[in-house]
Amino acid sequence: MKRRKFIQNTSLGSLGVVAGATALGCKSEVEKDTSMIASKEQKPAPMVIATWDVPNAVNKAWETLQENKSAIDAIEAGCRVEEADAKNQSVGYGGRPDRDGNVTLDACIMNSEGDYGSVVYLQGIKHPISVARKVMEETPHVLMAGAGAQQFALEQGFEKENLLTEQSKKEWEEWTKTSNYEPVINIENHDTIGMLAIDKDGNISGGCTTSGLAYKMAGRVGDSPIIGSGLFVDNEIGAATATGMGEEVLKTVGSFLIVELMRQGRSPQEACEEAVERIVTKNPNYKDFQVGYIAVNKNGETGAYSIHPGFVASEYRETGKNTYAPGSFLKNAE
Ligand code: SD4
Repeated sequence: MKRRKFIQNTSLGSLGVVAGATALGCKSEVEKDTSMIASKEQKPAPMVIATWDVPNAVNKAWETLQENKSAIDAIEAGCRVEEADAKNQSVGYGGRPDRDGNVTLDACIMNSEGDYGSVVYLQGIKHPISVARKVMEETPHVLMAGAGAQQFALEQGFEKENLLTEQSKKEWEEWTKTSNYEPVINIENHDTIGMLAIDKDGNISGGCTTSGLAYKMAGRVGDSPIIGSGLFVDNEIGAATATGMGEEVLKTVGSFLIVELMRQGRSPQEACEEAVERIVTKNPNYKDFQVGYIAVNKNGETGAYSIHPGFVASEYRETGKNTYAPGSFLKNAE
């Protein structure tokens, strides 16, 4: 049995659980707030939102939705654009290496059925988002790492290539002169791509792909490929994704937190703000790093928020294509 079918057959959605409990006459202690759950008839129009100013990637995802394809197809197509772009030194080909000079990639993808696939510490494969999708669709697993993930990718027909461009190599060689590890807060508005999309059927999917923090320790994995941290999708409620200092997102399980806050009735904007504030209140050094979140709910409403100004979000929908600077904790606090 395919993994997806198995999951469908064995898990009850939370609504189903509540309905089932009622049918069996059980008393539920928790009143479920269904106000954030759109009815099946109320389909939001297709849309895509991404972290940072990445017009080529968002446009590709948007065009894919316009071809009536699914949100998961749009996510994969959009993320691949950025992975192939050597100028984006935070993602895929051309990404900045770790401190040993190796480009190591993290990516994950999650569909509207709650299926998830992820690769971490993948080397030599240009499109980790597509490998992550293969993990989701072709294996009984959700997360594959390092050499095993690469072997799986090769078996799936992906090619092994050198991802370290001359530019990234030159900058790394320069860095080794001091070896001062200090992540830059906003890297040229080109950064990890977190992308969320709603298709014509109202289904939500998301993806996140990155080369991680520049000059990280060998073996370091960030938030981006970790379910609930760099990305989370719940098709009943909404989705969220993160960019910035992965360690802080991991410690607060940021994307899951945002989706759960939306489940409790917060707007996407309120949920993003609370997730950032959670990091700020737990970390006295919060001024030293950036974290940014974007979120969308089942009705297609969006939110975005970061610690520092400088974060950018790109949102495309039928009513317009918008790249904007969301609010930030520090700007608001000053
Ligand atoms: C990481 N969150 O590996 C990623 C990096 C990133 O903006 O988003 N940079 O921690």
